[in-house]
Amino acid sequence: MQNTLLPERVKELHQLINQYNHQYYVLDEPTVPDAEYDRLMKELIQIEKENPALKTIDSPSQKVGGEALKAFTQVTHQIPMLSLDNVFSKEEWDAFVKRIVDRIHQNDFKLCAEPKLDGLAVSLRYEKGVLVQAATRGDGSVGENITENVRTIKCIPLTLTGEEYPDVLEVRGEVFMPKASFEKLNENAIKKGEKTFANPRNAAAGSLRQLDSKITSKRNLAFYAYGLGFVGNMIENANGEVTTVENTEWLVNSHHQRLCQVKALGLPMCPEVQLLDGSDDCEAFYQHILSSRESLSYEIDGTVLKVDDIELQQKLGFVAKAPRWAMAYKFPAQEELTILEDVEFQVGRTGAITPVARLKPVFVGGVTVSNATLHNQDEIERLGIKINDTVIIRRAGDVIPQIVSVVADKRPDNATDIVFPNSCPVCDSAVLKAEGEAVLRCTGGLFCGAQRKEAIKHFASRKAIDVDGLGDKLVEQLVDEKLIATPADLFRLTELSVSTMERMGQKSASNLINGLEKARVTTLPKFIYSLGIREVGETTASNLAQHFLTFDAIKSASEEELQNVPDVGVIVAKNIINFFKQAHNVEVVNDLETIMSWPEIKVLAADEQPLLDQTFVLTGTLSQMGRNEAKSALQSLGAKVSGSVSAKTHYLVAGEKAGSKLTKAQGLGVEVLTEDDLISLLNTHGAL
Ligand code: JCF
Repeated sequence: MQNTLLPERVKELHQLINQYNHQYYVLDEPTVPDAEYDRLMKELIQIEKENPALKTIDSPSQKVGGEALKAFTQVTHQIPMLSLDNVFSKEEWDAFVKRIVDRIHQNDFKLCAEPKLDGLAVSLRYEKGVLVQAATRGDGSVGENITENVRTIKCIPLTLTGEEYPDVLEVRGEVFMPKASFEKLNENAIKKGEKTFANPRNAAAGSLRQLDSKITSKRNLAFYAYGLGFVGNMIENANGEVTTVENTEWLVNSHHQRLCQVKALGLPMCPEVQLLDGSDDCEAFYQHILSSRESLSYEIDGTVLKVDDIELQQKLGFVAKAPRWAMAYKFPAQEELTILEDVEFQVGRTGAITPVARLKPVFVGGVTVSNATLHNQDEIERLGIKINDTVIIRRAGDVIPQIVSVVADKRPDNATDIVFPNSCPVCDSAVLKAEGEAVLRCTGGLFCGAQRKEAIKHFASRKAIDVDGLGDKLVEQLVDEKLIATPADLFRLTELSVSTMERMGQKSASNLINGLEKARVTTLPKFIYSLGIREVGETTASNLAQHFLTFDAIKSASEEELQNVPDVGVIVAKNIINFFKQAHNVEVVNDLETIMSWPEIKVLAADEQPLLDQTFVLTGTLSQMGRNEAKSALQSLGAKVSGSVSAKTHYLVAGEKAGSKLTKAQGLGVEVLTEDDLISLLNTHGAL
């Protein structure tokens, strides 16, 4: 390319890359393949390297980071950055609204509502449409200059789009790390033996505080605008000095409308932002956001509600550093401090010995928590945790409580090390840690009472052979009272023998025996799954059944033959071979084969398969049949069942709460079937 044309080309590249960035990171609608984007970016970086004069501060190449800094400089905010007051209950919220009504003497005012992101507030300054400065909130008056780092945030435009912007535009918003990026970052840190971040907020803060912006650029931060700082025009006087005056034309009288204007200039705005008609709608908004919390891709800790009318905002003014016209209405805390009182060791179905933390009971995430898993020895070492330590415990949504970290400076004198047992705490057999594995296992197999109980619980569970009337507690009781020792023993129980147990009425005994009678007839996939072979879940069990068709064929398959089954690799193949090598397993399995039965799997010749080579994707919740059942039935008719929607997908079966796959299928014009459509299709071909 001729040198005279280079500036033109650079301009063109800026335009294209900015446009693709916006489509990808702000609109979530990529229009070109990643390879094309990478090619353009590479071309731009190459040109800038050879022609440094063409490299500008608003070049999209800045998105990959630049030279490392020695320290951050300070920035004085032209307009102070405010903080927010908090309320935690409907009563406190109502009191806040009442204070507003008392001051402005009106009770019909609109509110702009949004989720409260758990990130860091930053202020972005655009001059003549170019991002020239980014700063943290700091103490509200003076923050740190983090321009280099903020330039690397993919969804923050380096230049504004459109023409309708003031000379100076300060946009305030929250920088945060999406949940998925946070999890990936921590996974990688664990792999490398590095320290992990306790939560996405800390990860975002740590990433923004990097002196080396190349590191920040790899951290996948995001940004949503929530307000404005200074907005004005530049005026040059006769001496060439530039001053700024507020741009009253651009500054409309609605907070929500201002955010929409900012969005129109290419900045991301949280899609959950809503303009509410009045304060009566706030509680519903709060409840709506609380119930969407788990499904949002970013961490939030409440809602923010702001009086929308700017004149009313000005009437209300501030107290200290927080406005009287805005409030954070926060969710109950998901993290609390408590004390690790003891650690006990539980033995699971596969013999894995899991340390379980016994905690001083603490109210967190809406429930009282007194236990948490510590996973394994590696996790204990990573946390550096001792008994009697003060720990941060976290419970998000319906997720299992986790110990996040130890509060090191609260360690008492009586803190003691957590010692792993040398033998199984249940059966006293030797314990073993397999090479490359983090877990300690009891070698007792089905001789170990704990493993026996877990194996029987698994055997009888809903997704396995599904015995009505047989819950976990009852299995434990049956084993403890020596009425059963193996899954096969279940079928030898009688109403009489069962009713001898404590707290077992005639009715429950009869229910159990009926449930067992029904469970004798199952399907081959369920039977394979019920055996509890390590790493053979429902899908693998179903694949094994489809591939080998009979149980005998699976039992006698070689490691190589097993590996021909989809999803079965070296490890799973070895687990299956090992399972059938153990004498006690063979004994139980033979026993079960004489007691139980399952219908033969029908095989159709290729030319008889009505759905041969048709690709299906299943998504959402199927209410009438299990997903694996649907999958097996489709496969038996020759169909392929894939996990993701593409142009090659023939049908998408959308159950309840179908999400992004449904949207994608509709976009690609893939035919969408309901669960009822699927059932009638399967019935038509006799696959049900
Ligand atoms: O999402 C947030 N964390 C958030 C923080 C949202 C807002 O609308 C805010 C804020 C901090 C201060 N507004 C102000 C005035």
